[in-house]
Amino acid sequence: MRREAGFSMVELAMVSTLLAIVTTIITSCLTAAVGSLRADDRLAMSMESLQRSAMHLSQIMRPCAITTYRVLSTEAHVPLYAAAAGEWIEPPDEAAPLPLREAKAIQFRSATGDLSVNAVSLTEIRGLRKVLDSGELDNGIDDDGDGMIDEGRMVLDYDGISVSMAADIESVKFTLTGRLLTMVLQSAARDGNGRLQRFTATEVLYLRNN
Ligand SMILES: [Ca+2]
Ligand SMILES: [Ca+2]
Repeated sequence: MRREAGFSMVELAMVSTLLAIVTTIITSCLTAAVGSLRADDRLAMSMESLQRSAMHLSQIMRPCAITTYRVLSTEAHVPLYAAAAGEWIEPPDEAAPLPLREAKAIQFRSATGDLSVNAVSLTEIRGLRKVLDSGELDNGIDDDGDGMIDEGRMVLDYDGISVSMAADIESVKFTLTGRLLTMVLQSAARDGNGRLQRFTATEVLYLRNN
């Protein structure tokens, strides 16, 4: 008996079923890969954004006059360095334990660039501080359940206004050693596998001696 050329309906059905299964597998793999790439892109963008924000803040702090530099006191500064928490104090010297030298908020005046006979003119007080996102408390716990701990935004205060300079900041540390001011910002974002990745940006400045 001569077999007819071509495929039977059963064979075609089997082939199309197999094709459908393979297509589904390839599509789901591609979707997962694209999703993962997008998340990795977002992570890379978050890291770049943090670097850019740190550079902007560094440019703002660069003309800071070191004699005007103040840090916000905490309970740990009382009573040796401050009468109470929340006071603007001179930064503890290098003999102080490191945690006491790491400030979360600073104030300073900058040179305006206008040179007078006796001294460089100074700006009004400028401040840098972290403002917690709504739903977060400063308690070392992720209160709003997004994975980030005590996150907020960096705010610049000047001339009676406040400007947001960086978002998703978990922590900020300003440390003055001699004339070297180091700022470390920490942020976080999710990678392609959904894991939260933490990363930092560090800026080091040499402050002017006036
Ligand atoms: Ca959080
Ligand atoms: Ca918290």
